[in-house]
Amino acid sequence: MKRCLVLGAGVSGRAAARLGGRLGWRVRVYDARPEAIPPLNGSERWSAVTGRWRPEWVSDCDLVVASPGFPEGSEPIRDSLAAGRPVWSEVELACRQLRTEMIAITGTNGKTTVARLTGEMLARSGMEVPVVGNIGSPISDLVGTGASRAVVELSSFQLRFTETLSPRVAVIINVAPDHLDWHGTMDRYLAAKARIHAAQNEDDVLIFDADDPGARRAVRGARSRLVGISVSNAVKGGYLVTGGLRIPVADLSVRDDSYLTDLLIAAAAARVWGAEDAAVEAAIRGFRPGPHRRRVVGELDGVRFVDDSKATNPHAALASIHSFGAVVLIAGGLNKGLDLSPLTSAPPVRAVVSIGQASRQLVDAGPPGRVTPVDSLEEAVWTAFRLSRPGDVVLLAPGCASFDQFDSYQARGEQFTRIASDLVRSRERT
Ligand code: UMA
Repeated sequence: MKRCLVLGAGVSGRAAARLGGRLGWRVRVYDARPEAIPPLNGSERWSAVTGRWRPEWVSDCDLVVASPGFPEGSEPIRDSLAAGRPVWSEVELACRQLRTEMIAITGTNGKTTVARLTGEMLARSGMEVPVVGNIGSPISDLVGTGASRAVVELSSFQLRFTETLSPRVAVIINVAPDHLDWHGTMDRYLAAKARIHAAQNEDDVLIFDADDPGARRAVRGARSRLVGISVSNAVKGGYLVTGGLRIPVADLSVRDDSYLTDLLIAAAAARVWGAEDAAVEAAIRGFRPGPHRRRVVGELDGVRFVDDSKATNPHAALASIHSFGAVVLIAGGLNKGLDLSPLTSAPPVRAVVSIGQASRQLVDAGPPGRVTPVDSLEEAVWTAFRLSRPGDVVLLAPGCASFDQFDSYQARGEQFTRIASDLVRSRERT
């Protein structure tokens, strides 16, 4: 009987443990936090260990399945590799059990948008296909469902420990510095992203943004058929041209280049499985980016408040900044080892209000007087409004993770929305 150690008892760790149990393995789950271990339901067969990490847990197993939250330099992973145990992500574990044809999507930014759009284009063409992975539903849960096709969103953490993953269509939207606290170096981050095509063959397809230098680097050496997408070639005379379609850009709710690129890439991916033009157009016209992605959450005295809490790295924050005319930016949080200085000097940025652990770094990075540090998100919203002029956008695009002050980027975005709404209401009353 195989003895499997699963690192992490979160969404993916529990899915891996369930699958291991179904395969008849002896599964032990490690999580540093005892409170993370849930009560097991009748069909789950695994045991748990918690607290300080102990290397002997590795000597006692044949295989390690690592959750994305464990950095590649963390003690449990280092010990597992040093002991010569195979280390797989939950995605690798699932791929070894699945015969499902996949469109697999990665990128520093836009993964969830492209995955949702691709799924929508296929669904509107009569192909209901599950959309799984980093988006929130573990891919392991597909095992046993008989799904012949799936759209899979993959993070660099999940890709780092894959070996046999071989999608029919791989997508690398863009690659810019992110998660360097997890991977250690940009080269290792890029190498993890490139795993998405490592086991593809000549008949497979690899779609990427040809205008993005990181994506161009990540596709080097691929054996599969390359399809480069360039938004500058696809927008002609105010129309977005893709396949047989010409859609007026003015008809779209979001119009900046990074979003248009996401649309084009999703269309190219869905067409490999035969998505029809009418379905692609309907999906594009009907699509609304998810919550905490450039949402206007209030307006006061000609100043719009925009929640882009999902902009958790500088690349995403800059794309957001450049989609507006003049911005008072709220940035900061937990820096993931990245250079935050471009956020303080981007031309649309009139002023920056900084929050969280990265606050001091932002102050030091900015020109004198550009960055105002504050102690809370509430103070940040009020300060940003005070610094704004009619026509400006007060933009929450932190360029950082939220975990120093919040449970998640969602919690941060919800709090921003509440504070902005309260501010608008309080002023409307006076
Ligand atoms: N843990 C430890 N020690 C460590 C690290 C973690 O014990 O050193 C434990 C924690 O106590 C916790 C568990 O591991 O109980 C958490 O595991 P996890 O952080 O790997 O999270 P999961 O709940 O398994 O969710 C993961 C993805 N999380 C991350 O990548 C951080 C989810 O992506 C994904 O939806 C899910 O698997 C299903 O595939 C989230 C995410 O933030 C949404 N992704 C990043 C992003 O999109 O930017 C990559």
